[in-house]
Amino acid sequence: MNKNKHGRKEDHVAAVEKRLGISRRSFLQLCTAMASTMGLPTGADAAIVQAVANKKRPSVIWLHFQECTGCTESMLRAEHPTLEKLILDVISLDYHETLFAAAGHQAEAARRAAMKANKGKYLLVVEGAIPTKDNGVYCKIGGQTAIDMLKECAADAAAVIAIGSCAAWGGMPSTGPNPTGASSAAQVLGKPVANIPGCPPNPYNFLSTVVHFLTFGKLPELDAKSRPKFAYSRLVHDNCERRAHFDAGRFAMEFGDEGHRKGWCLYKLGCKGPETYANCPSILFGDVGNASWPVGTGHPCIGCTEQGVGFAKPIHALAELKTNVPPVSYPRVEEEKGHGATMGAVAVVAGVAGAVVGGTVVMAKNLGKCQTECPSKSAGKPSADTERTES
Ligand code: FSX
Ligand code: SF4
Ligand code: F3S
Repeated sequence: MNKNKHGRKEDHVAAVEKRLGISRRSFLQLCTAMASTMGLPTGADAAIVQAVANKKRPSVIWLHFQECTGCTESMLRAEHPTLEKLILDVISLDYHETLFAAAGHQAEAARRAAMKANKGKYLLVVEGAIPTKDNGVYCKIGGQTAIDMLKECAADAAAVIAIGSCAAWGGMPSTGPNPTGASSAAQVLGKPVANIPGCPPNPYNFLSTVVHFLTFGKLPELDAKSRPKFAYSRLVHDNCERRAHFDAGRFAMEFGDEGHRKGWCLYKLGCKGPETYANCPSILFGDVGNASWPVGTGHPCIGCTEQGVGFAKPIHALAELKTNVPPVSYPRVEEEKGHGATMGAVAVVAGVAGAVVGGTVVMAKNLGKCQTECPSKSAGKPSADTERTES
């Protein structure tokens, strides 16, 4: 059997090419991307390639409770290189109400058979919140309440992943006055589970978590809210392509105004990026290129991943700044050219940009460079003149 310089078994990779109908290059690139997304050390990509190529598919039981099925939809809408194919190839989806051909008692029998055959080894994925009021009568499947079904399935699972904000912390169904007592999977089970919040969550974060489990036999490192650190340790605001505009005090004040059309910061329109932890601006959605995430398309982040922010704070309310204090006044959105900076602009740049992470200032400069040196990259990016940033 041929081995390449990394010691990988080439025939396994060839098998993946055949199974998924994707090129070796795309497959290896995806594994490397997952390793770097998860912040794994050099060489981990080889272990990932090996684990995925070996096709040790863990059995997955996927439950649906109170939700819109957007989590599943977002997995299936993933594109390049056919991510949904990879997800379905990496796991053995033994129970999934939306994707299952079986129905009724047949489906429930298949679930119990898979749980018995893979006792202690299967992954349990929970999508949707669990209604707990009135003994859980507001969600029943096969005559069983969501509470009972979750407890039964979790009892012999190797690990439990709560996918989406609904399962992770209650999400939209738990919005006040929460008439059904919608609760998270962890609340119902009385123990932490791995949370991948987002409404919907990013499919790469789910795939990377599963692949980590497949490669290393355990879930990735989690934060205090049981979220994978690789995905939820940075504020949306920290990696936002409009951050330079925030630091320079350039804000869209109304949807469709000049600042909005120029791609300026959406803070004044209620963007919750400054208090929301997620990697959306870094890994984007749907693999359609630049700007394919809420803020990139011109809509403020609503904080869909963050408990207490998403579906809790009014969309138009100003976000709490976790990293710095906003100035009391801002310059006009449109400054006149050729007259230098106004006092307001100076105050903003000095008081805000100077006080926060130095990297954002560098980012402001790079933004200018990019506009002049790499026009193809500027599509969908903020297009404000950079002289002001430098002034
Ligand atoms: Fe919907 Fe999932 Fe939102 Fe909830 O995602 S996209 S309501 S997080 O459980 O289906
Ligand atoms: Fe981006 Fe929103 Fe932060 Fe503005 S407030 S920089 S739009 S995340
Ligand atoms: Fe959600 Fe905000 Fe990301 S709305 S998808 S956390 S940009």
